[in-house]
Amino acid sequence: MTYMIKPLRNLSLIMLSLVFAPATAWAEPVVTEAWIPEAPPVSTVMAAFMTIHNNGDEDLKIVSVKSDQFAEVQMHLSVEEKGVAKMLPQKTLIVPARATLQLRQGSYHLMLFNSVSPLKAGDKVTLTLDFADGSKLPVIADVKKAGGMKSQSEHMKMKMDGSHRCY
Ligand SMILES: [Cu+2]
Repeated sequence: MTYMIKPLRNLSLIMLSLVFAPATAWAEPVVTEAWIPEAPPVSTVMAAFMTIHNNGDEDLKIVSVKSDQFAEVQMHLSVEEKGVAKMLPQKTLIVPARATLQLRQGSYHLMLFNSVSPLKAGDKVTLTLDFADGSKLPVIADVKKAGGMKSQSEHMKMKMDGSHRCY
């Protein structure tokens, strides 16, 4: 009989540890695929994209983003109004509970102004997300060649020709 009891006891221990595992309460967001398209050295503005996963039961509100590498970071939403592309500055970005916010071309994204030093593919930049509850999440973004990304060059052109105000 001892042979039977032992595995059972082990099983209940395993179940107990699952119930109390801190993973169930841990709600820190997880950021993946953070990257910055490489831009011509003359450009004063770059974009940053990432995917933010909220595994918690409450919406997360990003109130600002900062980086030592840039003079300023803004949160933007790209929209099209009557066939005209615009970027609207956002005061906050919401990552809904149990959901994902994708910062990408043509949608929400980060706009990086006036790099303190030139960046090229292979460089890494720390972007710190500030949340409404006061917590901060540093994110490492890889600078990569934007190769083949048509919308990226359009994004830059939009900024460069000055025909659309961005902020
Ligand atoms: Cu923008």
